[in-house]
Amino acid sequence: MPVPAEDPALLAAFEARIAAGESIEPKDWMPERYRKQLTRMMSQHAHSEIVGMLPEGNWITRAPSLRRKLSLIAKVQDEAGHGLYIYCGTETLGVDRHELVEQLLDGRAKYSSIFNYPTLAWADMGVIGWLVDGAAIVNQTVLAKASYGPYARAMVRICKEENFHKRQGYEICTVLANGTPAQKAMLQDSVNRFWWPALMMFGPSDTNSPNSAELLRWRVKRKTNDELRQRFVNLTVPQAIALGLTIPDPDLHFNEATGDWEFGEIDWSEFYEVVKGNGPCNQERMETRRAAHENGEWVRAAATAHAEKQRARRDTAAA
Ligand code: FAQ
Repeated sequence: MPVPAEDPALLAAFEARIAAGESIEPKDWMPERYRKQLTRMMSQHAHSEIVGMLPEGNWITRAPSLRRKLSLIAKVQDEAGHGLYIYCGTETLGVDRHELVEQLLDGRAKYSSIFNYPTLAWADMGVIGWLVDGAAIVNQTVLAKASYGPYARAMVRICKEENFHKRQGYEICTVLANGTPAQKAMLQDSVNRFWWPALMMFGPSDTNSPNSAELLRWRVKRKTNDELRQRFVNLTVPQAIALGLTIPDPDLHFNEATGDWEFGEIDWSEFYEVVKGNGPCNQERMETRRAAHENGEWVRAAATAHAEKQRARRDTAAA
């Protein structure tokens, strides 16, 4: 007889394992809601890595030197790897990757708001590495301690690569910050455009985050959206000062008592508009992804045909 999904005894045992800090593995019993929340969050994360290739991919052909081109190609390729890695992790929850991709392409699934902003100048490649990968690291370092084993382990590896991305981005910023007045101005303009969207990556404020309570209780999230956002600001402001950059926030100030860099009000109406699909590049990003999916159809068909042929050969050999 099938076990009811929310059998109280199973649920209590699960909660006890979570409370003891144990790792939940794919074949372990888990409440359907835990499975659903993880599928949502992990698939959204995988989609973000894939869509996140587009803003930087836009500059591969225009990188200012061969060295810059090589490192940018490598970074974008790493992001593809992260996406595939997290799709694999999500599949351990019993969902098919094709279904997840369909959800992205037909607009049911979200991806990070940050990737709906355009990359207008070379400095954006430095600033994305520094701020966007920097924000991703702050978020993902904590997720490396998430209760779901495959997700936590994926984060360990991904964070190592994101650290490299952040350094290459910050190095680009360092060169521009010490460059000509035009280069410095280009860098400052990029920071002006990406600062607030980077803060929005951490999600809505804690009072407006419907998923946080449950995810924190199950130790998927280990810190709240606001806690991580504050940590990011505290780490990043000194780096901006070191580069001689201005953070585009007149309310930013250091609180001696708490040790925090306190920042001004985020424009939440902008955040929700972007999440709803009305950001500057939402439409373009989705059109590009849909075209890539359609153009890749023959590759998937060929791979499937090859796998089927191999299986038939194995079956014949075993008979
Ligand atoms: N954008 O209740 P919460 C990267 C949605 S990877 C769009 O607080 P939750 C690497 C949220 O889904 C960046 N939607 O949600 C890279 C929910 O909607 P739903 C991605 C957002 O899950 C660098 C609703 O709002 N990282 O950058 C956003 O507890 C460079 C209510 O929000 C991850 O995905 C947003 N910013 O907390 C790649 C990390 N924020 O689904 C290329 C894993 C919130 O209920 C180049 N994810 N929403 O309809 C997380 O840590 C969490 O899911 C949060 C959101 C913190 C993003």
